[in-house]
Formats: sequence, structure tokens, C-alpha cells
Amino acid sequence: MSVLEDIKNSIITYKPAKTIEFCQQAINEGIDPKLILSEGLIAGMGVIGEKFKSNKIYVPEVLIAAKCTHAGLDILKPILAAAKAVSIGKVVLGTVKDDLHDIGKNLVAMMLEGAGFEVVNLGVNVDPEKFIEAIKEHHPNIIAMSSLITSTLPNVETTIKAIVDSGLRDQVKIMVGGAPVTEEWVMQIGGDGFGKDATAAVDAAKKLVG
Ligand code: B1M
Repeated sequence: MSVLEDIKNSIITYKPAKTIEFCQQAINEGIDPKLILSEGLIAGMGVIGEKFKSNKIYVPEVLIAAKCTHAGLDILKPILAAAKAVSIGKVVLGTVKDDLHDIGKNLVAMMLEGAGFEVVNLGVNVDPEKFIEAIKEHHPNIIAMSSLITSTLPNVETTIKAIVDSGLRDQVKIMVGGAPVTEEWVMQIGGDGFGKDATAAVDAAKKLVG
């Protein structure tokens, strides 16, 4: 079995210490960190997502799997960030109000950092005012929002409206992503960019600062 399979299985079997061990092993073997992400961590979370959807597992299991994924991300983060030293733009990123999902957002953050962006990660359940404060404080090129549940999609719209109302809209580009989000919808609500996944998010961000 390859070490990437081992990483995936460590998530599916809820063993964070193993996720750390196998991620380190994969790095030592010289495997591209982006491959470790996609074939190891994202693949493992993909299986968990399917099991959760079909009620084969429940919230506690999903949380342990998320712990595994975050442990792996912590190992990969410095390596991906070191790949690019010069900033090509600043992104303020957060999961919108009432939404606590952060795995996908953190993957997007890491891929952006790996591509040379400076990322200010505001975390989860970020209300519109916090995004506005962050624009004033950090002067980002891009505001990036993650929304994972259909019930929090309106909060993306509310945040965009709040940015417009605060008079800061022309200072930033706005990018949105997450499982229920579509490009058409993002354009319809006044956003500028969309990424289907973390790789597409990097392409979209590059286009927005290019
Ligand atoms: Co939740 N959850 N969850 N959950 N959860 C989903 C999203 C759900 C689809 C599961 C299901 O029922 N089928 C469903 C939403 C259904 C809907 O929208 N109608 C759901 C639900 C209902 C809920 C709760 C309401 C459950 C409950 O309590 N009854 C609750 C809500 C809590 C809240 O947010 N207020 C809840 C809670 C949780 C946990 C806390 C247990 C946990 C989150 C842990 C954490 O994040 N730290 C959790 C998880 C893990 C999931 C699933 C299983 C996996 C999500 C994930 O991490 N995927 C998910 C089911 C699924 O996706 N199959 C589910 C892996 C990740 C790599 O993918 O997040 O899609 P993803 O990110 C991708 C892309 O979307 C994209 O790139 C990422 C990387 O490729 N992307 C962007 C994301 N953000 C982007 C931003 C961009 C661009 C691209 O630009 C800015």
C-alpha cells in the first residue's frame, strides 16, 4: 500500500497520530505536497463525507476525521508556504456567519499560500462586520468566503451587501466557494470569482489580482 493510501486510511479509521506519521513519511519520500493533499487528506475526507451523507457515521466520527485532516494540514502547511517567498497578493478568508465548516476553507488557505498569496484567515462563523474590519485593517486584494451549507448561502449575500454599504466594495475583489456554491450564483449576487475546489480557487484568485 502506498503512503498516500496510508494517509487516506488513517483518516477513515480515525487515527490522527497515524495521519501525522504518514504525512511526514510522504514528505520524507519527496512526494509533492499537493499530491499528499489531494490523494491523501482530501481523498480521506471524501470517504468520510460520503459515509456521513448516507448516515453510516455521525458527527463525533466526522469530528475525529476532521482532527486527522487538520493534523495533516499542520505538517504540510510550512512546506507549501515555503515554496513561495514573495507575496503576489493578500487574501482575507473566512467561513461565513453561522457556518462552522473549516476543512475546505483551510485547504483553500494553504493552497493560496503555496501559490504565493499572503492569507489572513478569519476562521469560521465570521460575521459581515468582521470582514469589513479586516478590509480596513489588512487592505487585502481579495475577500474570500466559504459557505458549506445551503442555509448559510444568504450570509454570503449579506456580507457582500455590507461591504457595498460600507463603501469599501471598490477596494476589494470578492471570491466565493464551497460545496453548494455555483459560479452563476456568485456572479448573480455581485461577486467577482469562484472556485469549485482549492486548486480552482488559486486560479480564480490569480485571475483577480492579475
Ligand atoms: Co456538516 N454538513 N454539518 N459538518 N459536513 C455538510 C456540508 C453536509 C453536505 C452533509 C450532509 O448532510 N450531506 C450538510 C449540508 C447540507 C446542506 O447544505 N443542505 C451538513 C450539515 C447539514 C451540517 C449540520 C447542520 C449537521 C447537524 O448539526 N445536524 C452541522 C452544521 C454546523 C454549522 O456549520 N453551523 C454540521 C456540522 C459538521 C461538523 C462540525 C460535524 C463537521 C465540520 C468539521 C469542520 O469543518 N471542522 C462537518 C463536516 C465535516 C461535513 C462534511 C461531512 C464534510 C465537509 C468537508 O470538510 N469536506 C459535509 C458532507 C460532504 O461534504 N460530503 C458536511 C471536505 C472538504 C475538503 O471539502 O468543504 O467542500 P469542502 O471544500 C472544498 C470545496 O467546497 C472548495 O474547496 C475545498 C477543497 O477542495 N471550497 C472553496 C471550500 N471553500 C471554498 C472557498 C473558495 C473556493 C473554494 O473561495 C473563497
